[in-house]
Amino acid sequence: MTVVILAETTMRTEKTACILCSRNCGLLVDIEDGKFTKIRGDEDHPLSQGYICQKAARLNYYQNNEDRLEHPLKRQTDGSYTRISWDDALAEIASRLLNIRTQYGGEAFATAGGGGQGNHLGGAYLGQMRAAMKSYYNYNSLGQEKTGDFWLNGRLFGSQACHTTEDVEHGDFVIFLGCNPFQSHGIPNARDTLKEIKKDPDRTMVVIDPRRTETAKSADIHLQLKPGTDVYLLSAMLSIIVRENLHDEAFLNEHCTGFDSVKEMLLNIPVDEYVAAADVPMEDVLKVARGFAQAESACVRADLGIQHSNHSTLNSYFEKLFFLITGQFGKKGCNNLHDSLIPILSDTDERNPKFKRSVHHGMFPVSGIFPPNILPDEILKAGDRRIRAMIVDSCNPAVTWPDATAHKKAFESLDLLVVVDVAMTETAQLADYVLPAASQFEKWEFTGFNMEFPKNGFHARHPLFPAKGETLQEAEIYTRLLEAMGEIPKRFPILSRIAKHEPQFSSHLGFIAALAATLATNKKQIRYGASILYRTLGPALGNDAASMAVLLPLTLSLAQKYPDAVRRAGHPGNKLTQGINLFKAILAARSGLIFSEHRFEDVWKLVKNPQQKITLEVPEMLEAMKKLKVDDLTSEQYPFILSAGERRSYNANQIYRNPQWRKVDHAGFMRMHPEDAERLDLTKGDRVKCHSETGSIEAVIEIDNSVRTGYLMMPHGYGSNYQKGSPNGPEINLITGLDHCDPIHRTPLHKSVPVNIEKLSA
Ligand SMILES: Nc1nc2c(c(=O)[nH]1)N[C@H]1C(S)=C(S)[C@@H](COP(=O)(O)OP(=O)(O)OC[C@H]3O[C@@H](n4cnc5c(=O)[nH]c(N)nc54)[C@H](O)[C@@H]3O)O[C@H]1N2
Ligand SMILES: Nc1nc2c(c(=O)[nH]1)N[C@H]1C(S)=C(S)[C@@H](COP(=O)(O)OP(=O)(O)OC[C@H]3O[C@@H](n4cnc5c(=O)[nH]c(N)nc54)[C@H](O)[C@@H]3O)O[C@H]1N2
Ligand code: SF4
Ligand SMILES: [Mo]
Repeated sequence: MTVVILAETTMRTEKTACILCSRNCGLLVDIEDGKFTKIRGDEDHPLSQGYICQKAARLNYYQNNEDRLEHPLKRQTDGSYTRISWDDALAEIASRLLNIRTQYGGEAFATAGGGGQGNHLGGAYLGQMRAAMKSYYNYNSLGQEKTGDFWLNGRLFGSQACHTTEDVEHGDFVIFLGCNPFQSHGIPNARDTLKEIKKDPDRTMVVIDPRRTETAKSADIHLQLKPGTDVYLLSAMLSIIVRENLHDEAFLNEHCTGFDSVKEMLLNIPVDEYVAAADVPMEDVLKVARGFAQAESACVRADLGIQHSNHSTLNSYFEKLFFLITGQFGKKGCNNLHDSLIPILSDTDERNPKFKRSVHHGMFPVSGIFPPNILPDEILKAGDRRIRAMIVDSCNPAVTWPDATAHKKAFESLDLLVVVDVAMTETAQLADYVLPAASQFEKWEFTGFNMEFPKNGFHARHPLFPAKGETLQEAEIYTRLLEAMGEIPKRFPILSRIAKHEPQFSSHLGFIAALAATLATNKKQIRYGASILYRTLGPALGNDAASMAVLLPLTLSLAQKYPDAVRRAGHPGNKLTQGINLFKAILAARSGLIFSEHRFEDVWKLVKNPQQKITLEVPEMLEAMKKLKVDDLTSEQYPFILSAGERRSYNANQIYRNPQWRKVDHAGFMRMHPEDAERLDLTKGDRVKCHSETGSIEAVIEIDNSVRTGYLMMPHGYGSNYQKGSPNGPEINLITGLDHCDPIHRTPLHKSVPVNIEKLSA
């Protein structure tokens, strides 16, 4: 007893990582009394090297807050929740799931989520629930932002699992297109990297953004275009490049196919008209087009500003043509593909009939992911073949997905909704069962968003605190659920014995052979590989690392694909042992490690098309281009364009629930240009009602000349009802619509929401 108290009250310093954005910067934290008492950057972290931003310092608000769940809960008929034991909860859920499977089959079940910014381990276990239910419905937040990008990568590179990255740290000419890395990060050590580019007179930074952002302030050229007009600006610049013969013939001949039809399309672009549509100076447009094409090395970093705005897929197509037709690809300082250890993306090309479509919309998955924009309809409108049961994990769709009202209504109509979360979220407040997960600092976890090239890294975080209350990690929750469903036995005595008693020197080789033999005779169990590894090899790993056993097949496969790159990164071994060595190194490295170090020419091995050629001709895009006209989303009824979801200093998706974490901007204000404010007779702090076709929300005005006239901006990441109180800040998705989305892959157009503004009396 004394030891426990001592351990709890004695200060210790540990290594971990921030979980608030895809970067997962390494942290050095002081811990005392179950709390973080000091948080700073970890200099030993091979990727972030000590870098952090202001948001990380507040992580105690995630770890300790009044919304943290500590016990499994069951909803009563009056809507209140009472405690239930794990055994009873899982037995009841298992039996209800089995009934639904028997009566209605796999399409009646869907999962949502499976990982946020820093927890992708749980998703491996959640995925098994779809296998058990024979369901193909994987809904995920990536399906409301990045699937357009993935779809295009499939067309260009031959697989939707190919993914492009950008070497902004070394590029001579860097374009930030529809992204604000100063606030949103997303690139290595964002603020330092921006400073480096700014202070080097030989390097050029271009920002393409309708707002004069914190990033734009450091730029050499800021193209402050009209929102939603990237498609015109980008295609005009590409047209200039081919008209002036600045494209890279040699690169195109050697590495690409289909350039002729792309060139023809580009030559037909009405450059003057399109540049005028974007409302930016021609002189700057010429500088950017020529500068990018002629630079020694150049790259484009793009994000939601083009993916969440009008013509989203065409925007991404032109973004990629930019670095492809100029040959700024596959070299230092350019755009590249990268390898990945955690297979977050798969290839589900919709032209292959083997990938099932959704019932109501006939919608296909991209990279294995269905878009949130169709989910309410697939629950409410698909008749007898509707979705009836869901598990939502590490995701808060009742707040974060488009048309929150439609999502809530759909969730309420389900026969069974199970939410697995660390906190009593708005989605959990609609669930039949709420299952409490141990926090990301109470279990082993990692991010799978490792997207670097030529060197790529990975950080396995060790648990820092004991799990609160009755919380369990996802590995345990889903393994128990599969056991309760009778899908896997509770024990695998032979495998467990081999794992436990295998001599150190044989390094899991005996276990791997035994596992392969077991699965060969029982192929049905392959789909439950994660839970089987967890129950068998897991306990033998010690250090509470059982859930990490699932990484072993992934390190083995990585080493088999790229033995030289893995060896260069410091992980030697033969065909059998190299992956095992990497696995062991990952478990031991407290600050993370580099797992692969490629040569730039290796980029071609990552292209999945035959002969490693890039297919520039994408018929759907050329068709869309033919139909393109200069459009205007505003109307008399909705005269403003709202960017519904800006990244700021004090938002971090929906991860922090206690609003006190914010030092400034408690209201989540709406940016409005002074001229618009004057016209509407508004001043700073006035309250307005913002109406869209879908709904209305209130907002507090901030007069701000960094935005264009006619353009309004509101943050994402607000609107939580902490402690079931009233929502703090705007619930932005009350005004975003399901049909306001890209026609191909249905990602929402959050940056281009037509709205009007009504002044509220003081
Ligand atoms: N502080 C903070 N950081 C975050 C997050 C967070 O919640 N808070 N969330 C993380 C996540 S999940 C993501 S996906 C990333 C997103 O990161 P970003 O995409 O960089 O962030 P946003 O602020 O949503 O949008 C970027 C820019 O797009 C611009 N924009 C709007 N409309 C247009 C347009 O029509 N054309 C162009 N060219 N630009 C336009 C906006 O003015 C804005 O500056 O951020 C991550 N980082
Ligand atoms: N209008 C508008 N809407 C947007 C955006 C926008 O720009 N505009 N941005 C969109 C984007 S890009 C994204 S990525 C999404 C993000 O939205 P979501 O995908 O919903 O993700 P988060 O807001 O990060 O919520 C993560 C959830 O995971 C829970 N959690 C944290 N740790 C754990 C854990 O260890 N285990 C479990 N089981 N749960 C855990 C948290 O409590 C939280 O409920 O929002 C989207 N919504
Ligand atoms: S929010 Fe992102 S950039 Fe900031 S410390 Fe955390 S991981 Fe790093
Ligand atoms: Mo995101």
